Amino acid sequence: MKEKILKLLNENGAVYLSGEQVSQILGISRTAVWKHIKALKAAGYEIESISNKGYRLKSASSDLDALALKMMINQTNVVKAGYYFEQIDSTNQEAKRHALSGQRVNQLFVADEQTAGRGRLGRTWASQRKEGLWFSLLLYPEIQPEQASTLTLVAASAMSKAIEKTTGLDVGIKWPNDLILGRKKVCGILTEMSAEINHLHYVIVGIGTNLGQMTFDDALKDKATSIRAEGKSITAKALLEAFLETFEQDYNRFCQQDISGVIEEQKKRSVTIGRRVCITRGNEQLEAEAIDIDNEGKLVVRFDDGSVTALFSGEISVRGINGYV
Ligand code: BT5
Repeated sequence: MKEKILKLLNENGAVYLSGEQVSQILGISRTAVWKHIKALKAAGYEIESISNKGYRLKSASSDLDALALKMMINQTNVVKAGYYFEQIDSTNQEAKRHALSGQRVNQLFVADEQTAGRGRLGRTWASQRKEGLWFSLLLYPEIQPEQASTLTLVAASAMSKAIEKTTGLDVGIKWPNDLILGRKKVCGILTEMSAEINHLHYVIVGIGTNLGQMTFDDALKDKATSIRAEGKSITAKALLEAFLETFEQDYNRFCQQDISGVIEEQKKRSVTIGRRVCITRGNEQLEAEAIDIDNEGKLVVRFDDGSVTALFSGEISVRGINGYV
């Protein structure tokens, strides 16, 4: 009921709603309305109450919590349910646990802290409490399994735009899944799927963005950064809101087989094109020059013998030769 009241106040913006109106619209007593409003105020929501006028939402709490998540989900069509955790092993793992049970609807999993945050290929992802925005999307797009890795590019494009919009920072993309500020990684994306040869069950897109860290462990300090370390500040809630807005547009286009905008964004922001890269394929290591990103989102590289090939994001790992980028 608290969420319904919040939604109602939110929808009415600057207009005051009387206790009587709220009670009639939601079919609860005026005392119940008053009690819920009191609880919402205690939770940090700034609700103005003026006698003879009623209630109005002044500003929402800046915390990302279950209530805030519900409000966000009400405002987007891309996900239908959201789950918030103070602490979890990994939001990708939690999404996986939900994937095969319950309804086939897109869902969102967010945590303040991950105790076993994961990167690609068994690597770990540092996800300290309230230092970043750690979340996963569980998606059921009607696509072929081989198209699923393109969702990494869709997410990278949407998060770049969201960071830029909310902080003004210039975000680069290190193909295919790292977002870069300066020359360091601020965000990583882990896309996983479950599929049969011709049939996709689900895709999970996990995104970790560093927000508040001013220092990193020795292993990370040369290659990781956060939005605060770059001189800006943004709450997890505001960034997630901005991300959902941009992702919804990009995801809808992706589902209609249109990834032209996403590819354009990747090219525009690429810190990989024009550089020498080291390609790791299993135990094999090869050097080449990255020359383009093609219309399917593949990285086009030219080997020293002049041969040109396009690499699929799923099959390689790219490291710049000079430094991290
Ligand atoms: C990634 O892997 O970049 C994917 C990271 C995905 C994290 C999200 S958070 C929500 C969801 N739940 C999860 O459990 N995961 C996803 P990869 O490209 O393999 O990069 C991993 C490497 O980045 C590590 O080996 C470290 O070198 C470095 N790293 C670890 N934590 C980092 C951090 N917080 N910031 C920057 N770099 C980090």
